[in-house]
Amino acid sequence: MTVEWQTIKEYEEILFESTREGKVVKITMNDPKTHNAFTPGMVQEMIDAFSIARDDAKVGVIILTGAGDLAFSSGGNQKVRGNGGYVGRDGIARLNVLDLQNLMQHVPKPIIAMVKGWSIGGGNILQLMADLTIAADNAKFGQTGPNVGSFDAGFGTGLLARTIGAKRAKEVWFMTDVYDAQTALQWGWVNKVVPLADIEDTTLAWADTMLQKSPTALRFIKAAANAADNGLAGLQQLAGDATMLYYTTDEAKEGRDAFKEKREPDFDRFPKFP
Ligand code: S0N
Repeated sequence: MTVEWQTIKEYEEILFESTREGKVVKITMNDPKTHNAFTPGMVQEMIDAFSIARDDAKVGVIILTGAGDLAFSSGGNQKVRGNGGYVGRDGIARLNVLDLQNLMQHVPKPIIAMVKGWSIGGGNILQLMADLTIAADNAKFGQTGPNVGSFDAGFGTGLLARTIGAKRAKEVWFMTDVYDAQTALQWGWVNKVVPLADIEDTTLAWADTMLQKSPTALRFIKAAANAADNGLAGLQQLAGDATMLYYTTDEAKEGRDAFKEKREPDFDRFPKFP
């Protein structure tokens, strides 16, 4: 089915669109001539779009994808990589894709990677950072870092090992082979493989299903899934969610009101649940 997408904001290197009355947004890496390699500018735009999606209370699900049918992303753009790393529009080298990786874990809404064609290098790590991945049957996955003089020893190695197993993660990095969609499915690297023609419908069907669920439940589940691995930062995310809910209770409001009314708080009337 053809889906109507509305532009949310114009960017130079990505598309940022919505459907389902603004409840589902899609961020598209948009440089098909490089198989959607990302520059620091493209990453900055993705950070902006993810932040808008995080802050918009209407948005329930975020889709990350690449333009065209040939690639999700081929990773960091090697043509803008200077001697000090990836060079931004301001001429300064930066690896801001790490900020994007962190943001993807902290956005308290499900992110689905919709992968067509190549999912390579740092692009494949963005696929990994998404909560769920729907892959087309033409999808191909791999890490090329050791071939081109780079590596991601953070989430790109640790989370990959957690996701597909330590031996397989080391194989992926040491051998730099390319793996097809069925292998990725078998390894737990992706959630579902569908014919290329069906990928957007399937991704939206999954988004529609999640839109029917309790957003607060999904929020806590995402935070909890990442909490232990992220140490105090993971606990902070989970605790922040708990605090957000606590603020809405009469018990918390009593503390605030007592302070404002210059009286002792009466917490005794609140139940002490088991
Ligand atoms: C994807 C590949 C396998 C596709 O091969 P195919 O189908 O034969 O197409 P090509 O003819 O090769 O490509 C078509 C055009 O696209 C250009 N292009 C492709 N990839 C890139 C790229 N990454 N950067 C710039 N241009 C790219 C080609 O050059 C070609 O254009 P023309 O015809 O004009 O030359 C194949 O293309 C391939 O292997 N690509 C390179 C993949 C790669 O090595 N990516 C970079 C890997 N590293 C990262 O992503 C690092 C970034 C990172 O995320 C990171 C994060 C945290 C910590 C560290 C790092 C880090 O590693 O530094």
